[in-house]
Amino acid sequence: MDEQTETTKSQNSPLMIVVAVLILAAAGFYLYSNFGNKILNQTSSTNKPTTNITTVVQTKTEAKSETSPNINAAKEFTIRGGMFWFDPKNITVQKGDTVKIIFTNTEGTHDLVIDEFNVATKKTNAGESDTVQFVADKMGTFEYYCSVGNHRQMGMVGKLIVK
Ligand SMILES: [Cu+2]
Repeated sequence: MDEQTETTKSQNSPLMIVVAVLILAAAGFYLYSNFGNKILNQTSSTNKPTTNITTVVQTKTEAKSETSPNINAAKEFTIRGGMFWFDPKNITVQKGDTVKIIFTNTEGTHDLVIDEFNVATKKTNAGESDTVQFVADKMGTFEYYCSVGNHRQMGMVGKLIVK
């Protein structure tokens, strides 16, 4: 009995090894072929989204370049002058504003002066204009007036209000 069992064992062993190797080889081939398919699927499916992303990025850059408004543009006023008045009589700006005044003379000889901002147009004749520009860097109410003759006393004045 003992001898018989030992011989059966030793006879079976090489066969078992061959079977095991075949199973491993089959399993290995199966896994390998599956893995290969997965890689192929991944590479073929990544092509389309890449082009879409590029298009989105391009649209965003184009939109960005259009948004550049001039925030520091001067606040512009046209003030007309005559015997003995300014029109408008008041102008209002914010502190820090760059103020541009176009003084237009309709009759006689006049100018427009604001002492506190060292602003003065040249003395103009009827039909002429002169432009001054300054930064309203302090708050308050400041008088603009005509410095010709006694025009200021005659009422040729106005108010610049800086808030
Ligand atoms: Cu005047």
